[in-house]
Amino acid sequence: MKIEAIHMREVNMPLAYPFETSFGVTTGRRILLVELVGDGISAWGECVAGEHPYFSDEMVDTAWHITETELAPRLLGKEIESGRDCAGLFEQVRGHRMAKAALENAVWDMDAQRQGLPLSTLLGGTRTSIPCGVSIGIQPSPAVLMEKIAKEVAAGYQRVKLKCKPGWDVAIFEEVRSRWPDIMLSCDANSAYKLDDADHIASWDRFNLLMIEQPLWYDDFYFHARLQKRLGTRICLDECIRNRRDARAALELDSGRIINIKVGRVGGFTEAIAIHNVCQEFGIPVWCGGMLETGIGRSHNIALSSLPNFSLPGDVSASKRYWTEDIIEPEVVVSASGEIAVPTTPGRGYEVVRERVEEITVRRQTVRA
Ligand code: OSB
Ligand code: MG
Repeated sequence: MKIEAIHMREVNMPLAYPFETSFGVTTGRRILLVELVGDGISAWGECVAGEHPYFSDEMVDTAWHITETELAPRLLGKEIESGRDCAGLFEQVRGHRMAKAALENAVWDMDAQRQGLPLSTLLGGTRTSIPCGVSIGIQPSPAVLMEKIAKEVAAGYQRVKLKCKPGWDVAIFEEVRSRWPDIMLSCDANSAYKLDDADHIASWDRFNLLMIEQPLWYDDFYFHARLQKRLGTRICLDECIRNRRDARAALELDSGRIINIKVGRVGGFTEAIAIHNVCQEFGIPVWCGGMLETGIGRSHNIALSSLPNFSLPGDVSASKRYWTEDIIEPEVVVSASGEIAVPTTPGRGYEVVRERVEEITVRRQTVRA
């Protein structure tokens, strides 16, 4: 494959519902999309960096800058065999994994189209459908949260994850468990707690949570290991796992017993697959996280989730939970049993709706060889 042009664009999309985490509220997304053109094929990637550097140190504007000035020039005009070549081409650039992932994932997308294979097959996927969960943000009141949960459970989602923080935890878990004693339930603190909260967090064991996601610092796995020793409930690591070495170190330390793989957070499909494999070797299940993606990133998450060790329901859910109108066709739908069918057509399996993308584009730039 030879990439002749990289079209960068920023799209602005209002969220159908505001999303609140311990680090802030998001009402609309600014998203960097990349379109790679080469060998008569058009392939897409989505950068999951947020509007602010609150989840990680990346954000839309840094990703835009690095893509334009550092990454795109390293990719253009080169003879590329596969998405696996990207890590080597980008090696000199430290960090900026979300920016790297957008390009690398688009290269995999291009390769899948070129070979006439579903992206899931190219990645090594074996599942024909993936189990889905939902991530529910912090709500204006407990009553509003209960309504949201009722709606998602009725829609068939297999696991409910609640965003939590000090003051939005025990009382919420009590109420949810009294109403739904048996649903698969987890929580995600996005680093809202300290090791001094260990006794408080240990008291959550009575709620029979599937996992507690990233309770402590975003860049830590040592103190997570100390916390894990105090808990019956499994810790799930998200923010702190950047690559396969982190995964191995965290599992050797017993910092957590489940890993959330976000392809953007780890720099692309190659590293995501490597982390999946390390976890498999340790007998640790993984699931695919979400970053409020459009249908482009979502379709890539579906393909990744088809790998065998993605055995827990992920945060990959229906387009309509995020957008009144998605930018792919068909939009992503979830069955009454809480599953998404993995596409069997070549490439990502969903068409980009160009007219819609044009309408919401607020900035564009083309980089050529
Ligand atoms: O920690 O998993 C997270 C959204 C934005 C940033 C971080 C996270 C999330 C989610 C939402 O939990 C997952 C989704 O539904 O896309
Ligand atoms: Mg998380």
